Amino acid sequence: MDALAQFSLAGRRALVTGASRGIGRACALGLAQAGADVALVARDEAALQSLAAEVQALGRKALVCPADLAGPSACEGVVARAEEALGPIDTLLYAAGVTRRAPAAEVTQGQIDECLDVNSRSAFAMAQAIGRRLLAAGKPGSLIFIASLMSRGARPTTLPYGISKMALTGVVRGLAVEWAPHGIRANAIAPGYVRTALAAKVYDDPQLREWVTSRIPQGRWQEAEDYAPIAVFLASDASRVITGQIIFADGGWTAAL
Ligand code: GCO
Repeated sequence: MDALAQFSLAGRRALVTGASRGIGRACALGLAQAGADVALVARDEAALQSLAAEVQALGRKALVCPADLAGPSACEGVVARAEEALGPIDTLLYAAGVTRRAPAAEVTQGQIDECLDVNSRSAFAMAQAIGRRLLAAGKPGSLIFIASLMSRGARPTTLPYGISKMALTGVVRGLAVEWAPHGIRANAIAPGYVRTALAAKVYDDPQLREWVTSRIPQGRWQEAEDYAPIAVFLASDASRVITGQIIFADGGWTAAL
């Protein structure tokens, strides 16, 4: 098969969390543009309905699946509903994420748990629910998670978020090594600073925004849409020998001294 054809997601069925906005929304649309049917998961049903209309206009199926992933126990039901509506799920794009900011001396266990629950525990639970079904069916799959620069470094006041995004790398590598023999891959995309709601407090602070921009060799913040083609690549056969990787897509931030 020629190289370009290997990027096709025709016949794939993806479940995307955090699909109502930002990176999750952009990646869900990108996966559909590449041929996948998509189950759209987030708390904001109206935003999901709007995205579903865009997906359906592409000729792809879209399931609107409102859910709050603050509790990992919700994941099994979400996957069951997606499979009932679309058929077996073979691709996960886990972009749901929350942050809690406070000086380390004031961070609470509750803030750490809130970040771990959504960003790490539910990420694992969703992957486990999909992976169990793939293993039982003997089918391959691609599990993609949105990590962060804070999967490998810290900025003051972001400790709860950093713990959760570093924990996520353990999810990726653990799943990758256990499920590689079964054709199920796990990888993460680690964005830099993206102009989304999650980083708005930083972008809206002129001093912080300038500090961030000065650390990006490409000289610009990333946009959510920058991550859609990377998600398509990791979901597709084009990346078949890539698993267990944290791919920093950060405008060169982590390459610089
Ligand atoms: C912050 C930001 C970061 C970004 C992103 C960086 O408070 O510094 O919110 O956490 O959101 O994760 O990759």
